[in-house]
Amino acid sequence: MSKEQTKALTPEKEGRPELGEVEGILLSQATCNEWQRIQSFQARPDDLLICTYPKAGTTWIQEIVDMIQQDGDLEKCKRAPVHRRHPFIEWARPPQPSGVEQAEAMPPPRTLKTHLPVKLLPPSFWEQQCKFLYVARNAKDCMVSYYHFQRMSKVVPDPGPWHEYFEMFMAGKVGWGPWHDHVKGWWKAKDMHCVLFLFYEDMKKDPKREIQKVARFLGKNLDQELLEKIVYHTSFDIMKDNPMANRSGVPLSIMDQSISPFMRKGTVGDWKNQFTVAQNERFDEDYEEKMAGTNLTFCMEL
Ligand code: PPS
Repeated sequence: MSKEQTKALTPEKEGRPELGEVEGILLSQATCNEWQRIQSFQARPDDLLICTYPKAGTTWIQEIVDMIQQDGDLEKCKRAPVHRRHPFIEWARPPQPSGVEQAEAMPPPRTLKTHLPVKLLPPSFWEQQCKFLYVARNAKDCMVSYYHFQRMSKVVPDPGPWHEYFEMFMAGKVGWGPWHDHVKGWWKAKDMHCVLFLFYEDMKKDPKREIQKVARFLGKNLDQELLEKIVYHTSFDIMKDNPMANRSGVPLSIMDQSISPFMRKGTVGDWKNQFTVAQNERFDEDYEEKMAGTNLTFCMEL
């Protein structure tokens, strides 16, 4: 079976869309249908690609990057909701313009977004030696955040009950595939490519330091006043109330935030409120096996 002829792997439930598969990675069926175009996407050397596993802090880093690029000009940052400012390259939802089409229509220098694992990234990003900004978040908090997101987002599969979702996540049978391979792949890529690898937990612990790191990576040096302004406006509480960041403009047919808000808790260690003791033990055992041989470590609580 060719890559673009992927079959739907999840049954349609309550009108929720199905997932397809590319090289063993589950992706939305619409993304699979567009796969050839996504793979042949032409990156430019001045592209910046924001890369994350879903729910790892994408929106947060997007707002930080935009505030740095706009020199802290809040009006400019309000030009569009954050998820519309940076084309999401593998996004497809016909008849709307796809992520590739949005990126192609954008004047350079472009800032783009992806959740793709290293092995599925369009090759031109490597060929053009682009800059990559990767944010990683610990697996347990990612899982919990993803579960609540799938409960409220109507354009992804229904997660089912928590205990079932827990098994699916551990098996990597969720959109964009296994968390473990994603973080390990990008961690390795940083040794060969221009990747700034950040951790959500470090951003929570010391946002000033991490934002300054991002600014330097983008070739800017922020003075104290501007740095503090960016820290303030990208804090969870401020972003939660910012209609350009909190997805409040997304129609109910796509996200029902009365089930769970997009800006839900924004903390480190919320998994402790969701995992049972037995699940935690099982998770740790499986994690140790899957993460053996890497020096990549995560902070699970602050
Ligand atoms: S998506 O749909 O993949 O783009 O989601 P993503 O933006 O990666 O992740 C959403 C989670 O990030 C939290 N978030 C933040 N945390 C701390 N500070 C700020 N400013 C911030 N903005 C978003 C958001 O609340 C989701 O995490 P949970 O744990 O569900 O609250």
